[in-house]
Amino acid sequence: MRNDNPHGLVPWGWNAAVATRFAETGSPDGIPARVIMQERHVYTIVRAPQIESRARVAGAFEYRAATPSDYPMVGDWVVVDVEGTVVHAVIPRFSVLSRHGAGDETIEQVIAANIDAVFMVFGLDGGRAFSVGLLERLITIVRRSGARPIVVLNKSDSAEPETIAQIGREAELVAQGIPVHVVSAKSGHGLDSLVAEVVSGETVCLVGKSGVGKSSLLNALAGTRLEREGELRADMQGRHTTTHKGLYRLPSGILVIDVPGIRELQLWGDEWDVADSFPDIAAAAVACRFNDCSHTGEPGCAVQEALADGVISADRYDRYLDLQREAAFLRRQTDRRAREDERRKWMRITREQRMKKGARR
Ligand SMILES: Nc1nc2c(ncn2[C@@H]2O[C@H](COP(=O)(O)OP(=O)(O)OP(=O)(O)O)[C@@H](O)[C@H]2O)c(=O)[nH]1
Ligand SMILES: [Mg+2]
Ligand SMILES: [Zn+2]
Repeated sequence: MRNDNPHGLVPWGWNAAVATRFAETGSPDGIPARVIMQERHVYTIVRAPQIESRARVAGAFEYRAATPSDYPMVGDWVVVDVEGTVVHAVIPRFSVLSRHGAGDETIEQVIAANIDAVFMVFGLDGGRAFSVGLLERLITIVRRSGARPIVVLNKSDSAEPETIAQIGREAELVAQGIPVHVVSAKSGHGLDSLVAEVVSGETVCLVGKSGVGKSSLLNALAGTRLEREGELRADMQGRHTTTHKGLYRLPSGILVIDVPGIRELQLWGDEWDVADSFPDIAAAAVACRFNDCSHTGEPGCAVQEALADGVISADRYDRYLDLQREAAFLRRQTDRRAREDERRKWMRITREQRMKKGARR
């Protein structure tokens, strides 16, 4: 296997752990690269020593890929040919931020790969810029991903102090110990302490609704306007709405993935991820009489008790149950899909064996 100076990739997050997985992937004549942008089936990759090129997946890759999540994603480490035009393999991911894909089918949609932290960005400028429901969902998918969740309340310059205090309290209540940062991409307020959440070489992903200021934060953190070909589109107000995911390098050595705004967020995770995201409810549940208490009316339910005492709010409890139901449904669907995939695999193997036998006769 070729290993053409992957040290040129250190500024893009290359480290000993990636090197080990790259070596284990064992693709002959392949060199490592990182996916920094994706447009349909074309991937912009950066390979040692820091050369960008456009690549597509190899035919054999296409043949092996079973689900959309098998394909390269922004943040992925991949094995490419020396020219950097063909992707042969995706190096096993260290972390994956996923959501449920749009539509009824149970499909994992990967938002970004190999991220260390996620900035969950909201606006402080009133209206629907902040939503506890979305924050709870985001926390659940980030918990699932393995990356560190961080709440970012942006646009502090355009909000009254009372509004900031009130939204800050609501966010803290849901965050349950996850760091919450009040910042302004415009004035620079709070950016230093936000940036201290990550270190050089780490990758952070920005997620949130459209217009909350994710790209503005990226530019403010970079201290300059970062633009990438084909990435920006001015809408009617002359605003630039992000249309493609992109991975950017800050002068400080921190890597940032900017993502187009999300409209709604369907869950990707199981009941345990949801429970982890509601430590207040999980803590109360420890005292429930039954181990498998659903907290919906069983005798001796400590969650119901906490609800009656006002320790847990009725709204939060309702949203918790909603997410638990969604997670349970998702798991049933995923299990069924796995069983069907298994059945199809055995049918194929049996058919192949029959064909071989037939050929021998
Ligand atoms: N007053 C104020 N405006 C801000 C701040 N951050 C961003 N904005 C404005 O909010 C609008 C949206 O900012 P963007 O950075 O494009 O938002 P985004 O989250 O990247 O949006 P999408 O790419 O559509 O997901 C722009 O008009 C910005 O100038 C801030 O801290 N204060
Ligand atoms: Mg944007
Ligand atoms: Zn209970």
